[in-house]
Amino acid sequence: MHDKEKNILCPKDACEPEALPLDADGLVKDFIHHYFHHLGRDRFCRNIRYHYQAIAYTVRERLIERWNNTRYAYIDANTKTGYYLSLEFLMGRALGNAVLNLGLDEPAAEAMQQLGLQLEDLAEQEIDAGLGNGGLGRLAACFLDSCATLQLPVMGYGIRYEYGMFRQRIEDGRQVEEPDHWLRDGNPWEMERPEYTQRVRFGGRCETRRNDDGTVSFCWLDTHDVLAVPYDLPIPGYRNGTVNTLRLWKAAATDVFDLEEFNAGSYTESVAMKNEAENITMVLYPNDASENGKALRLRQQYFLASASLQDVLERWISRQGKVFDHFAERNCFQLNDTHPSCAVPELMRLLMDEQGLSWDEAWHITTHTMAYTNHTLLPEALEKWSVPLFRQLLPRLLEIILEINARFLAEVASRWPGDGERLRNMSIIEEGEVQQVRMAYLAIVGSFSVNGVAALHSQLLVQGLFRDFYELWPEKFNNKTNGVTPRRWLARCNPGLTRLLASRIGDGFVADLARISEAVPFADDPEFRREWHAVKRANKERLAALVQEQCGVAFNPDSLFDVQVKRIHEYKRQLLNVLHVIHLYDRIKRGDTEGWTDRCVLIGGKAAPGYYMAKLIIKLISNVARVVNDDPVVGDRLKVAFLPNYRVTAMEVICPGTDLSEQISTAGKEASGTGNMKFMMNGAITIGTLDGANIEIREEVGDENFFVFGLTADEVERERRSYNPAGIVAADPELERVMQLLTSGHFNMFEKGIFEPIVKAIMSPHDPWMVAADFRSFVKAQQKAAAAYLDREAWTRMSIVNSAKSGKFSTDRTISEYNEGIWHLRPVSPINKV
Ligand code: NBG
Repeated sequence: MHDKEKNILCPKDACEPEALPLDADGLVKDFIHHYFHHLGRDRFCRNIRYHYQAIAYTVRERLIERWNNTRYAYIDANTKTGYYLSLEFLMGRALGNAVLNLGLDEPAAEAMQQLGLQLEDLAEQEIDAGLGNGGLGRLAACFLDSCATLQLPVMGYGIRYEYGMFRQRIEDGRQVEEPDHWLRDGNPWEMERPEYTQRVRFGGRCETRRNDDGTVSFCWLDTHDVLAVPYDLPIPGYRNGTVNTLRLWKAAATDVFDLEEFNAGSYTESVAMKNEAENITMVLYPNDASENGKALRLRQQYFLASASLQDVLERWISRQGKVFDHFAERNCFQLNDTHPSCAVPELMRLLMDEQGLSWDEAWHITTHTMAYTNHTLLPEALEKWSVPLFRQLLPRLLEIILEINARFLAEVASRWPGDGERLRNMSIIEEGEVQQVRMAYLAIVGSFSVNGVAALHSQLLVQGLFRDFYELWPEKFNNKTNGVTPRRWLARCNPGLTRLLASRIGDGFVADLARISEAVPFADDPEFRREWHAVKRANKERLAALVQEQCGVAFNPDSLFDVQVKRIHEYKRQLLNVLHVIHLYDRIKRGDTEGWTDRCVLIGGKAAPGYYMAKLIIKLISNVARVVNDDPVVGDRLKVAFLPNYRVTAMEVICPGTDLSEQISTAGKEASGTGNMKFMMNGAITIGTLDGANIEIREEVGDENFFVFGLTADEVERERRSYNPAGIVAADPELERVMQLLTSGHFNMFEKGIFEPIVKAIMSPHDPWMVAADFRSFVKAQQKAAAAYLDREAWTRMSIVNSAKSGKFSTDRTISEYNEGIWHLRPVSPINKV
């Protein structure tokens, strides 16, 4: 047996510690131990941060017990393992989640009370682990929660960025980015595991050598190496004793090695090299759904792929020896978008160059273990890396990619002889002034499964972007509609609603969200509706307090809370939302307020630092908010706020307090959306286009519980050809007034002309997002929503039905489908069920 395994297993047989107590007294005792002895604080210390750390360590050691038991159980079961490779894991806070999943909510709250503390105050001390941009990274986090809850042996692999998603401040209405040094005070949830360090190579050159026996071997020489040091995070399942692992890699210099390279005179240069190595994991790229082709980003991607694959192979070899016959049956890698798709050529390289397998053997293993998830329909977001950059940074990988491509094109040519255009279109290498590696094509060719993330998205992929590949390999393509974890996004963030639901249908729905449908009949129960409304009202007060504190705007909880929070992007159409707000303002100013519904509009989200239009849209929202909120004529009829620094923790307060969820992307552009699901689960009603998972949400709740509007994806493409926004504006006097307010500088009296680019974009016949096209139908749907809100009983009924029909949108369902359709893993229960 491999030494590392022996080290893990020996103490188990020899000196397993006693299980830690789970009652309040036991927690108090361990809290005191950590506070005084581990952290070295005393009763004179008033800083609540150390109280947070003490409870974090107390909870963490209870996780560690289950973590070890889970690992033993996986080793004993000796079954297939899944790996989720992702450049992003948007975890948010860990304490509340761990307490919930361990079932410690009551004893932990009681323990803190005994100490004169409030558990929730301590939880507020934790900084979000913001290692992601938006939906893609948060999906990865929800997936890990569901894998652990379903007791599937799945390990997450990612990067331990020193700086996560930037913090957003709003200054004079504009976004200002600040670095997020989230690790500054340490992270009690991570465990460094230097014993599993890997070495990752960059640069250098390739050589082919003919061996004495006639075979050829490939050498990658003179490389600049970087160490990958793993930090493990525990991922607890929901009250089932399972704790899975998220392994995050940090880059470290191989200083001994590099110091040897330099003579004593170059000491400073060699220390500077250390910096270059460690830069790899310094910062998360803050671009959502678009790429900027920076070499450092490609380094990050390869670093993750290589370190993770080496880690898996090392574990395999330690348990099974250097025999790979059954490797493909026992391992599966899910690639979260193309970001980790260097894994395809890297697995080839490791199997061939390091383990001596033939091309065909290595290719068989690779194409039977890799599966790729696509997350976008925007062509500009499909990653490409220039061939010269690849050659410089990863010369051996480029050789392998070119060979994969040559063999692949031969297959295409034999299927469609003489079809040169098809070859050009499908080639992994895009021709042009500078050749590019098309990472999505590399991922498709190297994978046995390719999936989209909502029904419409998966359908559009095979009809559009990936059509040629679908013709070649229809069996590879499938759909896995996204979800969200009901632990964080219902039980944790909305305890009031969870208690109310549990009082009628029991609490089984937290682990099995399909059962939330048992609440549907209660929509007709007036007493239940009364209680539901009271919970929503309390949640709205909590949200109003957040808005007051963060934006200085007073939201009246009796008003309709209309919310759009997500990344700022033109395709998500925050602009359409603003046009509607301006229209409401215009109506108030005109005195057209009969049957009015008071409304509070909340918008939040980060813009990529280099995305000019997105940043200008934030400025517009801020300016419109100022004018509207300061106008005494408007009063409580309309309030507008831009919430700064939107993140996981903010959403935990926002979605329970929302009435109306804005999901208004141009149809055919939002792959799925997952915010839409969080809102629905918490009883918000969606106003949305027929895009992404909105379509499936509407299918579940029925048309009468959803405010649909706008062109369909098909219509968008058809209308695009003759799109004439000037004509649309001219034919719609209300839209004309809105555009007039915008162009006249009403919202930028002292900042002349700053919104001209926005007006131009809306008025352009080439506006890809077709904002003007959907304005009228959006306003109509908004009027319907406003009228519906006035009938409180009917609205509450809709709210209950939305939540009660959200069962499909649990990631437990999504992950079960990944497992049944792609991974084929067997659930394993740890020995000591806790
Ligand atoms: C995003 C899509 C969302 C989708 C999430 C999760 C990227 C590249 N894609 O619509 O825009 O919900 O992925 O699948 O961030």
